[in-house]
Amino acid sequence: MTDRIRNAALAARTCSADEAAAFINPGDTVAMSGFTGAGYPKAVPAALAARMEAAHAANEAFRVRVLTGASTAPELDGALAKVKGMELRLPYQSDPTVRERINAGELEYIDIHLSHVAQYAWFGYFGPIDVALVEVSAIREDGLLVPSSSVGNNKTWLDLADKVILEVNHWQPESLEGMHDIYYGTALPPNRRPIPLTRPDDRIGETTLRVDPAKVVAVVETDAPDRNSPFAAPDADSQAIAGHLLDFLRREIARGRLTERLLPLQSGVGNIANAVLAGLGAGGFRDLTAYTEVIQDGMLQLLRDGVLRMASATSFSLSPDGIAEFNRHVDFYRERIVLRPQEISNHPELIRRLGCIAMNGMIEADLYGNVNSTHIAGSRIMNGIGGSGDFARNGYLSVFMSPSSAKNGNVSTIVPMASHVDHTEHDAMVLVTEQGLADLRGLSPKQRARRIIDSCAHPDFRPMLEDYFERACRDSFGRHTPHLLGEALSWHQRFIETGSMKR
Ligand code: 0RQ
Repeated sequence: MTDRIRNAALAARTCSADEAAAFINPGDTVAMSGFTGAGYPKAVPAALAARMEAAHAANEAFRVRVLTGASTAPELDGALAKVKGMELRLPYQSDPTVRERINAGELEYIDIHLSHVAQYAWFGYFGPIDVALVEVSAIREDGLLVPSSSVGNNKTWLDLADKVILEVNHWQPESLEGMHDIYYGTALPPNRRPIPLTRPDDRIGETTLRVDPAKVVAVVETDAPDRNSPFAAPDADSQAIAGHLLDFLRREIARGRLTERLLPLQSGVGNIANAVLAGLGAGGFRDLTAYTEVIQDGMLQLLRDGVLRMASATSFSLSPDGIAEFNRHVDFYRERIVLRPQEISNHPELIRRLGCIAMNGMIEADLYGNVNSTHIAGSRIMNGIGGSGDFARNGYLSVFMSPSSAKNGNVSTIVPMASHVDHTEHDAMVLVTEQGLADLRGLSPKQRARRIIDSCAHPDFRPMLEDYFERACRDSFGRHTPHLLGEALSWHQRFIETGSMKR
């Protein structure tokens, strides 16, 4: 036994990553931990990839179906994709090699709302789960598992899998113990009950994960960091977008629709989200809450400064500096951070009840407010819908943000017709680019189009969009949501053929 593996029966199953990987068979469905580069298994996926490579060299097929919480890291997604070891991947990814395989048609990918994954598994839509491969930060004397830096779908994987492999990662701070809130009250219809969470800081579950010790076939010790890349400083576009959004929130307060405490914030990851968070800090806001998916460095700073009173999420994705800061002030953060299963962090019932302010990135939006978050030119996947749909559909406010152009100004992110739709015109309420903000609430389709062109379009593309919309209003088959169908998608075809939407 070690200080991290304190249960004698499970300590007896300690083995090497290679020995653990031998429990995984070709064709298995392997449900793994990991959410936004945090809390994913660090050693067994590489050992599995090595087995696959050896099998492929001997002309034997060896691929598995990989389910996770969300995106992972090169040691998991990258390693398995490189050896062509995955036949199916869900529910979210952001790995370049995985993306390449999916877009080459070699890897089946199912892009799912993050709140849906656990219940789909319980409904049996993914078939039996053969193996759960889950990173934890410790195994207690009583056999309960202390989760690591993300919770994701781990509760469901541990409950449903036939066999369980645990990775105990010594790198994860021991002080994580006590920060998690694992709710065991979910049920299947028709036996569902209201989830008893009415404030972002409510604790409704347990601090540990349960596992049936008889299912644990292997315990592997690791000592390796999460994929914790440092964050870039916000660029000018991100700062402009953040500025428009903060002005809008101030106006909503002045109108009495929001108070100075706002409502629980959900924020996507990346440059723009960081700039918005930083802007909230500089804008004099205090005592806010976050009900979101990922806690990044920016949120630690907001907690330290008192801008955020507390933050609820499912994953803890920090840079090396962020980890050092967390470890320095762990008692302070333990009081203010709750990590939950993603079926709770992203639950539609809870997001609607709390009235979250959802702020997510987009690839493009069309004139009527339909938003594409996932596909380039309608057919190439970028990452996936992630939690954006959970929050956009159910939040009090649903905001989508992007620079008004991409690809060195050759592509307009405001287009006549979105090449793929993840969030419909019925859900997207506010669009923001560096040009300005379009508040679409209470507007009809044609009113929305005018506002989006005027407020959000890049000046290089505004005349083209105005020309399209005027002609559509004149010549469209129906005049409710005017479109010239053949022309609408030609913008994307032009991009595919020439690399530019410009004529
Ligand atoms: O590609 O790097 O090859 O140039 O798309 O674009 O501008 O860097 O933006 O990193 O914020 O990502 C929607 C993808 C935006 C993200 C999306 C190209 C662009 C670049 C990335 P290059 P940027 P971001 C919380 C919620 C869905 C999941 C989600 C996302 C690359 O926000 O994945 O919201 N969202 N989760 O050049 C052609 C266009 C383009 C374009 C951008 N119109 N045409 N290329 N690009 N727009 C987190 C979780 O759920 C876990």
